[in-house]
Amino acid sequence: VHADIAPAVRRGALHLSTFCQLPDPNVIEALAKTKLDSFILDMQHGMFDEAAVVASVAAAALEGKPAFVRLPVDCGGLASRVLDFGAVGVVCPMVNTVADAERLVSYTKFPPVGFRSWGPRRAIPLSGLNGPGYLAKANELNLAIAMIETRQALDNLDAILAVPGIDGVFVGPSDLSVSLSGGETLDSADVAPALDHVAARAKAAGKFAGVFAISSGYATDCIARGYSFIALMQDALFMQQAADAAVTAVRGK
Ligand code: 3PY
Ligand code: MG
Repeated sequence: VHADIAPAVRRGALHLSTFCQLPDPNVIEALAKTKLDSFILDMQHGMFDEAAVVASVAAAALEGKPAFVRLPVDCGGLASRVLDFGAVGVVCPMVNTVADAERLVSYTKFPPVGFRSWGPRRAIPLSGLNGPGYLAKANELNLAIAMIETRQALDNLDAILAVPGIDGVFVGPSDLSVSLSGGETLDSADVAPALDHVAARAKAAGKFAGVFAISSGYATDCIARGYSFIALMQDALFMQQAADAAVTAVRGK
């Protein structure tokens, strides 16, 4: 189910994913029947542990949809584990330096690009390839996505984008606001120009730009700024907004 996803994302085709924080595979199975293109299982701020990732990657695959994983900070070997479990890519938070980016690549790409260790337990059947075929294609079929969400990351942006094996960057607007405002606000006015800057530098580097969008309005604004990989809202947020809209439609408030 994965073969065409990463190449399309890398080309900058519009991709509408969402963050999933609820670790029950039934949630993914239900959401996979919607128009969403994929899911980002959130091990950083969501409740996903490794067992939940294993189950939810399968639940998404049942509906023919791919799953990404957002790793905890300092992801290390977990990055290659979730790729072995069949995730199509990893979103790594707080990539602030070239060393952080190189570390992400080292765990997610096979040689000669990185040092990923062989053992793609479920990735092979999901890819539709055999072992040698997977080895030949894995670096192309999997995405290593670096989150840009601090002033330091902005300072190092071009160098991070230039690291071979980093497929794209992904802005975390809240952490970026916290960083740019010195901890003052989640909604700094400095985020908007930074969004434009990241999109422009990613384009110049021939890489795609992604972002978390708290609403569809934020998503369309970011798409106009040059973003193509969108994490549109979150699983729980979809439920809450749909429930409130339905109740308001009935009760009028
Ligand atoms: C942020 O806004 O900091 C994020 O990480 C989005 O999920
Ligand atoms: Mg963040």
